[in-house]
Amino acid sequence: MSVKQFHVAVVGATGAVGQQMIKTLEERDFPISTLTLLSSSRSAGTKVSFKGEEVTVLEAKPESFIGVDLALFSAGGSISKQLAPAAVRHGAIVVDNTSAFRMNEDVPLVVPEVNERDLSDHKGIIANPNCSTIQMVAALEPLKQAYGLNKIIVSTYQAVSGAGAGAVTEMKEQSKAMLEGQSHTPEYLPVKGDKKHYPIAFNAIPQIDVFEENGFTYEEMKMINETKKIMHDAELEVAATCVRLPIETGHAESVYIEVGNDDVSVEQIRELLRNAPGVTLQDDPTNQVYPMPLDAVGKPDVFVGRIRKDLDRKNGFHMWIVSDNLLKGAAWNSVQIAESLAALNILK
Ligand code: NAP
Ligand code: 3JN
Repeated sequence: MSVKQFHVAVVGATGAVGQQMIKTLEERDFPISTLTLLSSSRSAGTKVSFKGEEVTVLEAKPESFIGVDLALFSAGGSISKQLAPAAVRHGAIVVDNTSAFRMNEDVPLVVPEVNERDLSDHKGIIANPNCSTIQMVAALEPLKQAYGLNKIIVSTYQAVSGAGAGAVTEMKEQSKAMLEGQSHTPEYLPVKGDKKHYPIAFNAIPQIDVFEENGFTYEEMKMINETKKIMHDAELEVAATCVRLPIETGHAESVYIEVGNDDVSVEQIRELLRNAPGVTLQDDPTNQVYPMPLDAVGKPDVFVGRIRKDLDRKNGFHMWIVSDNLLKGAAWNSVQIAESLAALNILK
């Protein structure tokens, strides 16, 4: 029996996430009959190699989606709001990497290891969660299933590639300039378009995305709200502090949790995570084995280590979770959603 092939569009194809999506589609050998690559008019005409062929990037327009079966969006929320409805009208299923639709009730927000079953309720758009949320829920869902989960307090150590290709260039140029004693004016970080900018080289910036009225940043609120939605638990207590570090790729998270059982051991948690889908346990303090961003780059898994029982609370645990933010945090999670849609015969 021949495998069904799909017409796939990638919107934001020239960006940090879009480039990884194209690479992941190629590496996974996703069944593609036609690949349409879309960007703004700035990059239209650029050639991108896919499976040995050159594909020309086109300017994204509503009519670009005629005949498209699956559209992977990562060009920012405003572009998704503008073009995703047109893609759906033309019959495509949209997997959207932005926050534009994540909290909409009729939009499934999916990490396949956690809530693949939510895909069947889609109305044309499926949202890919924020990268920091994805790696955290993938690691914590097996613990929630086994013991219940009452509380999460997370502090992130986020890589610069999460802020886009321009931010990575800024970090590299800035680092070189600072080492050579030259001046360099930051323009991207912490947030392109915000009032002030700070150097990321040799620094730590406790602001990712803009501030909300409650004192949390939008990145922190995304982690809080998305975690509750994906885990189907509005009562789950979640607090987040998101920090940018001068790392190119690979987000790390220090996570404190309280499970719903006082008699759980570290070894039981390790055993659960050893067998959890999409998770690799790297937890051997005696031999200094723990996850680090440099080791996670280019790998699809979520890596967990430094698991310790809290010294005061019997149901409290600390751990360290690392993943490639452009892969499991964005491109791989989106392609994984596409693979699930095809396997479940939702994408036809
Ligand atoms: P990036 O490196 O700056 O790339 C932006 C991409 O969007 C480029 O391909 C750009 O095309 C395209 N674009 C910009 N304006 C456009 C327009 N008017 N029409 C069509 N395409 C347009 O950014 P990135 O890091 O890839 O992130 C892109 C978006 O993905 C973010 O804004 C965010 O919403 C989402 N994202 C999600 C996660 C996650 O946590 N899941 C992580 C990172 C990013 P040009 O080359 O023509 O400018
Ligand atoms: O900064 C990071 O490490 C992740 C950034 C994600 C991001 C960047 C710009 C806009 C998002 C996102 O996916 O949450 C958005 C967005 O809100 O769409």
